[in-house]
Amino acid sequence: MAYNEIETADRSKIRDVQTQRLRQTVSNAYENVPFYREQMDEMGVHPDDIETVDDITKLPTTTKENFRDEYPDGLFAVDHSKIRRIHASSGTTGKPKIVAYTEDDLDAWKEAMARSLAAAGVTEDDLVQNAYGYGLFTGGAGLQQGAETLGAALLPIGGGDTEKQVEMMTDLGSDALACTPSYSLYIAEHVEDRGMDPTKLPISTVIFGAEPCTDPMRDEIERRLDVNGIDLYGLSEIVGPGVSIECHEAQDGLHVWEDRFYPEVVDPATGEPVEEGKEGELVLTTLSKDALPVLRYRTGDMTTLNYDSCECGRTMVRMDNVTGRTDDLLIVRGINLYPSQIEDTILEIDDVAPHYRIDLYEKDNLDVIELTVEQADDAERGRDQLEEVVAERLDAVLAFTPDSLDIVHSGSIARTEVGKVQRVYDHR
Ligand code: DLL
Repeated sequence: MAYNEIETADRSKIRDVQTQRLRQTVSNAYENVPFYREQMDEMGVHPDDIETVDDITKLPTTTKENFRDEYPDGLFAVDHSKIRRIHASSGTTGKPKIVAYTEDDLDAWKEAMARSLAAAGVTEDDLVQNAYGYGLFTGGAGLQQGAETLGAALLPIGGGDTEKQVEMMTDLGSDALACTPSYSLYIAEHVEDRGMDPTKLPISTVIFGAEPCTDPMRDEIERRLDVNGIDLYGLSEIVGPGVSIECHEAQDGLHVWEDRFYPEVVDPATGEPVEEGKEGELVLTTLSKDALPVLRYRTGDMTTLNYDSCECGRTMVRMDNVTGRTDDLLIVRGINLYPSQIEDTILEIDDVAPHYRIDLYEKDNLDVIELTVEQADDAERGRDQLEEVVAERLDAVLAFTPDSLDIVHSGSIARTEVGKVQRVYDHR
């Protein structure tokens, strides 16, 4: 059941809302954010030139560098007295991207997250165990507000302290677990290590996000915990979690709440829109944010958009699950490869655990890629035999041979209990 009637509205109605909100957003950006005024003046575009949502391609794009250059508050469109909350997204380098919300912005986010949880199948009768981190990261707060707005009960346990997670989940009978995909697997592993069966845990849904999750990784989560896995997507620059989510009815792509966040897909090299249904970089424009209106944000996330109707009845466009980022692309001896393709390939092999790492070095001006893969706990093949199978499969599926391939014992690769998992280590 949809939470808000707009989710199942006619496409023409959605378009009208988008047009009206885009025009407001562009005026706000032009009038109140010098960065956008300068960009638009330079391009010779005025807010009046935006007559319908199709005119969006006339607008300038925004990049993560723009956020960094305008640190801390250069992109804010409102006076500080109107701001109710600030979050930040920590990159690996440089200053964090600071994001701000007015009271209305927080209400819109709560509504988008309530919709998302309803789409995940959460109801007022459920207890949601929120194991996303709290603090500057948007995961903890986003899930909390959404669950409360929907009327579900929320356990604000945050990330880490896995023993306590399992104990409380068991004692309180949590229905849904919200956390990163890697952490849900960590919980399964932790329970197995104690000689217990993770499929017996009370949760029936895991709402995972904040990290990429390939299909075999998702199968592993669903199988080991005996749950329905629901993919939740979002990013701080646009709002936090709640930009899009899979519906539990179809689990076939993530519905973008496009009355609030307008999606486009562009060729990452040229920035030009790609044909409908083709893969490219997701570009998002906020349609209902006052404190920080963002025009055409180059997310770096690779996806496709699908406007076909969904069996759940929602009419909002679906995006493919994001498994690659433009800046993750590895170029190894002329082959372009995303780490997720490696994950996809190796996790299909029996005896491989869902844990691996990729180390990148530079030697004599050439990129060197070292792959370390963990053997499953109950592996039947020995490490040497497994190494052969992994090497063969990578070559057959991806035409890829790592410079070194190491198969390590179960449990050898460091796990991430709090925050996002890191699998690629670039030493170049
Ligand atoms: O990760 C917001 C979030 C919190 C989403 C909780 C879902 C659940 P950031 O820290 O700003 O915000 O990171 C955003 O994480 O551009 C993607 O590259 C990646 N990402 C987020 N969700 C997914 C997902 C939060 N479902 C960046 N699948 C994004 C793949 C995801 N990647």
